[in-house]
Amino acid sequence: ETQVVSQNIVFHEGVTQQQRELLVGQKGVTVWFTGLSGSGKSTLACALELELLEKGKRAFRLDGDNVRFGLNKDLGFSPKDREENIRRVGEVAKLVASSATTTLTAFISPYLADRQLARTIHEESKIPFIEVYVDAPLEEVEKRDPKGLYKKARAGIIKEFTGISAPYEAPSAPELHIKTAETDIQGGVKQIVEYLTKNNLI
Ligand code: PPS
Repeated sequence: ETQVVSQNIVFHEGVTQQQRELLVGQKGVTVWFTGLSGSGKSTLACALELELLEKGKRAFRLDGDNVRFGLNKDLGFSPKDREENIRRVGEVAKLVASSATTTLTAFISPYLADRQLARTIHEESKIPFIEVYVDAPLEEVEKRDPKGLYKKARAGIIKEFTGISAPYEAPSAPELHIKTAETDIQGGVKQIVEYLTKNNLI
């Protein structure tokens, strides 16, 4: 349990979420990508971000590059550190989404409980949370191995590597399930855009 140490805080809400969304002309939503390293989370999130921006929509992506090098540079890959990584990302995503922006997160987020917490953080603020399982078999991502990390993990050079020496708990009921060994990037993006459109979220 994380302790709340701040006291005497008064939460100001000048502009309501409803007003903000009405004035901006867009809903706040978080699209949460989860999957193994090399499954295509960042690739899909980047392509979706670009497509939305090109359509004149507000979209913003959070991923390892802009989070683990900055806000979360104190965290490694132990279960505790991953939990804290995902908790902070969940909080930040909620804030960004609250600005009436389609917020995309691309983190392995291997633990069910941590993803559930991120979902709860959103639900408490009434921000829709769309979990996208970016699914590719281990043999496939190991073959891709774009950063050579699986090879290092197999050799024991990298410890606690997801899929090899650390668990990945697959989502049981994600809003979307994209099999990247069977669909190309544009096909995956199309699946997400259709879902968001159908549910009146973009
Ligand atoms: S987590 O589990 O959600 O906290 O991980 P995340 O913040 O997404 O970071 C994953 C990227 O960090 C690199 N990396 C590792 N991944 C898994 N396990 C270990 N031990 C590890 N060490 C470094 C790896 O490049 C991941 O990048 P992606 O983009 O997922 O391929």
